[in-house]
Amino acid sequence: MREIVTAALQMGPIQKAESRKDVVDRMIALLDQAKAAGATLAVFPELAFTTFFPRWYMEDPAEVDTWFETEIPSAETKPLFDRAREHGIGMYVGYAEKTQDGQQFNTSILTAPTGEIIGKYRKVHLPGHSEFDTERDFQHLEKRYFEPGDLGFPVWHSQGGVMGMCICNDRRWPETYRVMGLQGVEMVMLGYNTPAVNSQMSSEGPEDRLFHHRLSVQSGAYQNATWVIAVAKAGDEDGFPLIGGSLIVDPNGKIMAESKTLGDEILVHSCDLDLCTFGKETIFDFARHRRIEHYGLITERTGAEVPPE
Ligand code: CDT
Repeated sequence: MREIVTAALQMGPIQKAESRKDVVDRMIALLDQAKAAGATLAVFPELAFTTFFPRWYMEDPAEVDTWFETEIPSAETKPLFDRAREHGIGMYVGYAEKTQDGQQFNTSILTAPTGEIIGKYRKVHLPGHSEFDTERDFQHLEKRYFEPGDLGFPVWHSQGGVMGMCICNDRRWPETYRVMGLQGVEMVMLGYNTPAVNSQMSSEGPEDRLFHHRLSVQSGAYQNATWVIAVAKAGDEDGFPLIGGSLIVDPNGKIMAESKTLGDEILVHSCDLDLCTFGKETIFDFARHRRIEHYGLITERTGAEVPPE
């Protein structure tokens, strides 16, 4: 058995006016619970330090800057990293990254239990739009504030396993998991902020949203024989509801733990990475069964084109 005691640290809503310090204090309280439960890996949500700010249309670059981290850890976030190192817990944390040359990404990092930052991922599949959209019930401006990630989908060796990262909307795309699956991934970590209602179809509410979320995560896990740890920022942020439904899913696609609230909540499961082996050596033994001669369109073509009749 190769077990990683893993804590999915769901966060309840973060209001626009909430300070980084208050949020970091909440995250530290969750980390303390993870330590008490014996975890050595903690997974936080996407954009964990702030409200889901891409719902707000902003034109003033100085205002936009307030939501971004120019260094990680910063003076305000360092207490979280210190506590993780003291506890011997590795972390996945999502945040808005502004680079020294001014590029902006929706980013996550992976730390080792020793505290060292060992991996960085920048969200590839950015949903939403870049200009104010009067047709929507609310805005989703990720394409305004972020560039598509430029690091691909690497994997990292940590805690005896092959670890991968993605962020929110990435989980809906099979390519995300497969690129990591082709590198032997055994645990995919992802954080999300998913509105509980479709801004372009109000009849699509929380039940449908949770259904699509589970469907995406469970199929990604099963089809690549990997653990997936999916962690929400949940609840009502300034009147805009986000789904909960944080999940720990095993390499058969089965849900091992699921959150019950829309608040700060911890899920813990001892994830045996050896459970990935059977699927990887049988039905999803890619080397034996994949037929790449038929997959060319996946990288040659972006949008769907119906052939002429
Ligand atoms: N944060 C994020 O990626 N949210 C998207 C919303 C899609 S609707 C614009 C998600 O996939 O959950």
